[in-house]
Amino acid sequence: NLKGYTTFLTQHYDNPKSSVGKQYCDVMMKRRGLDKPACKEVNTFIHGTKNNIIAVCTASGGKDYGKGLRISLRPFTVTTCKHKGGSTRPPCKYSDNKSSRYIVIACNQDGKPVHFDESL
Ligand code: DGP
Ligand code: DGP
Repeated sequence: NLKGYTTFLTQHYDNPKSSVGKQYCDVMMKRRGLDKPACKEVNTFIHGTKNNIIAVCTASGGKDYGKGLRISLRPFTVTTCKHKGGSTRPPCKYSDNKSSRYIVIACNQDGKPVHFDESL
C-alpha cells in the first residue's frame, strides 16, 4: 500500500526547504493541496532526507513511542504551519515556526512513514 507513503511525502516532506519567499506556509499548504476542501489546521514539513525519515521506522533511526508510533533518535529541522483562524476556506493564512525537533510518526508494514503525529 504505497498510497499512505506518497500521501505522507506530499503532506510532510520538503527537503531542502523550498525557497518560496516570506510566506512559506501559505505557499506550501496551497502547493501541496492542504487548503482543500478546507484549510488544514496544523501541518508539519520535515526538512530531512527521505532516507533519514524512513530510518525512523527502523532501529537505526527511531524507537517505539507507544500506540504504534515511532520517535526519531535525532532531531530534524521542521516547519510547523498553523492556521491563523478566520475563514477555514481558501485562501488559507498560516503562521510559520521553524525549529529542530524529534518527530513522532506512524509507519506502515512496509516500514514507510504514513502519518505525522507530533514533534518534541
Ligand atoms: P505544537 O503546538 O507545535 O506542539 O503542535 C500542535 C499540535 O499539532 C500537536 O498536537 C502536534 C500536532 N501536529 C503538528 N503537526 C502536525 C501534522 O502535520 N499532522 C497532524 N495530524 N498533527 C500535527
Ligand atoms: P497526517 O500525517 O496526520 O496528516 O495523515 C496522513 C495520512 O495518514 C492520512 O491519509 C491519514 C493517515 N493516518 C493518520 N493517522 C494514521 C495512523 O495512525 N496510522 C496509519 N497507518 N495511517 C494514519
